[in-house]
Amino acid sequence: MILRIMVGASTKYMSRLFKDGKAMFLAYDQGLEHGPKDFNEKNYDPAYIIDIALRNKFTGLIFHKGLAEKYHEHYSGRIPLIVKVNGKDSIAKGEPFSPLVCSVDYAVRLGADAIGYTLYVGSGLESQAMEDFRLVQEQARDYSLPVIGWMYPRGQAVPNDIDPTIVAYGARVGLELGADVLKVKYTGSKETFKRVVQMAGNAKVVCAGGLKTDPATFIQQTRDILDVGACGVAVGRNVWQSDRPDGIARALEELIFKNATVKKAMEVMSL
Ligand code: FBP
Repeated sequence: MILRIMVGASTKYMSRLFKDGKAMFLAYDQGLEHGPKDFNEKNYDPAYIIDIALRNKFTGLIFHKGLAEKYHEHYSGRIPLIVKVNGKDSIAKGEPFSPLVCSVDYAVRLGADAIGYTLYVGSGLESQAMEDFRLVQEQARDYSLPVIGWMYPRGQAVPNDIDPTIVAYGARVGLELGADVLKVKYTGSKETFKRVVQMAGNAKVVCAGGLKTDPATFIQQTRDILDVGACGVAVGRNVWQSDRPDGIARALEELIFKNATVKKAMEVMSL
């Protein structure tokens, strides 16, 4: 008799995060990562963000543990939860390193459907991060939970963090270390992003805009990454800093789940 041992994330959890293999995650970890500078009179409030996620077709909500805990009743059972288990603020300087701020066990108690971890590939403190990542990835497996790696090459050894070769390397590191989904930065062109997706192997790739940009550029960029094999977005500011977050969300839905053209996405955005 051949005994089959389950390795990797379970289909149960993966299918919660992906609709027909596609993902649209709303990220709201910026309060810790960037601080109040990202927020206006509306989007400082986690309840505002949760409402955006629930009104639209987001397939996951990304929180650190504090928001996951305090706002539990607002979203629990209504959208999959991705708990980021490491984090850092932007006040401290030096080589980037994001310490563990939540255990996998505690994330599970919070109802996590996936675990998020940011790894600053190439940082002077990378070896410590890789050890932490190993712990997190293996503990996530105890619960068959998917692991989403924010694969961000950064630090003194990385002069340009969107250099296509370095982004592709970051994606490969994520695949090698056992992440199921890789959040990467956009490399500036479809051609170069294709290489990133190749290097990700059969890990799934999500990407998003970073700083809020004009909607047409953001929509085009999303079309480009999808065209070369990314499975969706993990987006924050381009949605919730917008005056029309639902319009942007509708456009993303059209691109991601209906494979729409940029023109069609722009049309639904302005409905
Ligand atoms: P940076 O470290 O480059 O700021 O990126 C981190 C981050 O902004 C996260 O906070 C967030 O999870 C993700 O990227 C996507 O959010 P956004 O679309 O606002 O960049």
